Amino acid sequence: MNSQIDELKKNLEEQLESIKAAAELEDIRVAFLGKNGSITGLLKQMGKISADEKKSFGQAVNSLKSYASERISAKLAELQQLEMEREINSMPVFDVDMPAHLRRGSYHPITLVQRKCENVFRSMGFTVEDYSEIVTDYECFESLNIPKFHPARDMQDTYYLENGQLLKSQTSAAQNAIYRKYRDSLINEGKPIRAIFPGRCFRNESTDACHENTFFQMEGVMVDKNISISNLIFFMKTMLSEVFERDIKVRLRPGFFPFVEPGFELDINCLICGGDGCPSCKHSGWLELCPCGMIHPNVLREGGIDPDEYTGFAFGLGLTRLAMMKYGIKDIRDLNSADLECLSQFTEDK
Ligand code: FA5
Repeated sequence: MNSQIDELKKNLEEQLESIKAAAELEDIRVAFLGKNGSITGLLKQMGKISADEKKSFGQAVNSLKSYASERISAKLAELQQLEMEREINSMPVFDVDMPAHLRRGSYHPITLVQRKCENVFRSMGFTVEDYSEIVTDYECFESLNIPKFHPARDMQDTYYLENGQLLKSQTSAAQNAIYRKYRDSLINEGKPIRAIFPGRCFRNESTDACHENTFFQMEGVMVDKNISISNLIFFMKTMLSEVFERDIKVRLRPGFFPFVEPGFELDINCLICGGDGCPSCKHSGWLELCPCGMIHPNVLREGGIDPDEYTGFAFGLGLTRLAMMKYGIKDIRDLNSADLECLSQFTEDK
């Protein structure tokens, strides 16, 4: 009996030694431990063994059974480990310390001019305000002396939400909130209101080289006693000379906006064509950049400020057009194009 057991052990070891893949182990398990396997076959011999030997025979076969299943499990673990190592070794090698060939990110040209303008106005005591892109009809029009059905609304069709709110067509939509936010310190502490509020604007209009349906403006207001057009012109000139860092030709002409009186259009000599006329300036040589004017008494009153005591100016700078002029971008649509080849060349630290 012992020789049979030793023989089976030797046979098992030889078979385990010869296999290369875990999948082949199942055949060995069936051959030794299956219903018709050789170890199971030994147990079937119990009937032929004398009563004295039965006990020790049974014990010997059971320990062979345990031995075989432990050896098969150990071989399975060994083969699985080898297979995993083979798989890992066949993978491409990554050097995690190797510098990636990634291009550095860059600021969008509009962000660059916006920051430049913010710094200029901050240095002159203006606060920089943030305002929602979704506003009410009151904020965008009625508080600005543009009642319902006023023809000035035709110039600024925008996108309306089902609840009656709208995507703001002009940063002027924040004016009323700014007056209300600062009027107490103006009236009680004598602190002039000086604020700029850059933001994205939306208009439902067709696009061309100098018009987009989504663009940026930067509104600015100053309110105090005795503010005049001279103050307005000073701030506009300072802002433009700081942003362009060179002399540029501007012209001021009358312009109508219901929320200013008098109102002006401040145009800049087109820097793309030098004033000869091109698609970027609609072939006029000039580009409308920054309408402005003295805040209408109705608008001040609506903001809780007495127009008999205080006056102020407001302007609405076309930030997107400013970026076009500053960086010589011929078509405004490039700025919304997400074309990194085009947009990343304006990074200041390049
Ligand atoms: C306004 O939006 C007034 N809220 C500006 C204002 C503020 C006037 C305060 C007086 C006092 P206007 O519609 O002209 O005005 O737009 C102002 C500037 O935004 C334009 O000069 C232009 O530079 C820019 N702009 C207007 N529409 C577009 C457009 N579709 N695409 C790109 N820029 C635009």
